[in-house]
Amino acid sequence: KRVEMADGAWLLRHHALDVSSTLLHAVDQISSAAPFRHMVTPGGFSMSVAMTNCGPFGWVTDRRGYRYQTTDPESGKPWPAMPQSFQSLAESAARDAGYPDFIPNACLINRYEPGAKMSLHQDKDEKDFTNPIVSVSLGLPATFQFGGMNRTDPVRKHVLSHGDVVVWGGPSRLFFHGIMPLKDGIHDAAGRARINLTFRHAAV
Ligand code: MD3
Ligand code: FE
Repeated sequence: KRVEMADGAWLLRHHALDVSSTLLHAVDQISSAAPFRHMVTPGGFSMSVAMTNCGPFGWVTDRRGYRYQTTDPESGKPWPAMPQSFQSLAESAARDAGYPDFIPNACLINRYEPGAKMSLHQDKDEKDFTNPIVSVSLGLPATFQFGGMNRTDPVRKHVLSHGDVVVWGGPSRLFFHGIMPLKDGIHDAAGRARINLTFRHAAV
């Protein structure tokens, strides 16, 4: 079942449920090579969400700004490879939402512990906004806020749960969005956390 949350944003509920344990196992492997870390924003604040990446490009932030880079700034080594399970899932979700040509080359992995949040923002660090973004939610549920093209546009709230996949394309690609502070809980497969995989086509 596909639900259009906004113009071009498709919610594929439970699309990743049957591969969720494979994905979580891969996240453990990736984070043993490139550990989760709290990156610093250009304004000097440490993010409450812990992040790592896999694939050819990784998203990073520090005092110098936001960007994609091919190496992990903590180790100087390339990011861990993108597992085939990640690539296949992202491509199948994009295809189901009408983007048969999407090939992700960047996967940002966000880890939320209780209280962690992501304030309203736009994703503008990619070069080509015709490529969609595919996001996969695992572990504890979170309340997602979805606005419009302007920061002050009204926001709608949606709960994203374990196994849910959303494909953000078309006009929604540049809409403001965020995650409310994570409520405490324990998830059978992921423990006291929410993991979000965000697949993008990046370029330097
Ligand atoms: C809507 N992550 O990493 S996923 C991000 O749950 C980010 O960790 C959130 O926002 C998270 O940038 C939200 C859903 C998401 C991702 C990208 C989007 C929604 C989006 C890009 C455009 C519009
Ligand atoms: Fe975002």
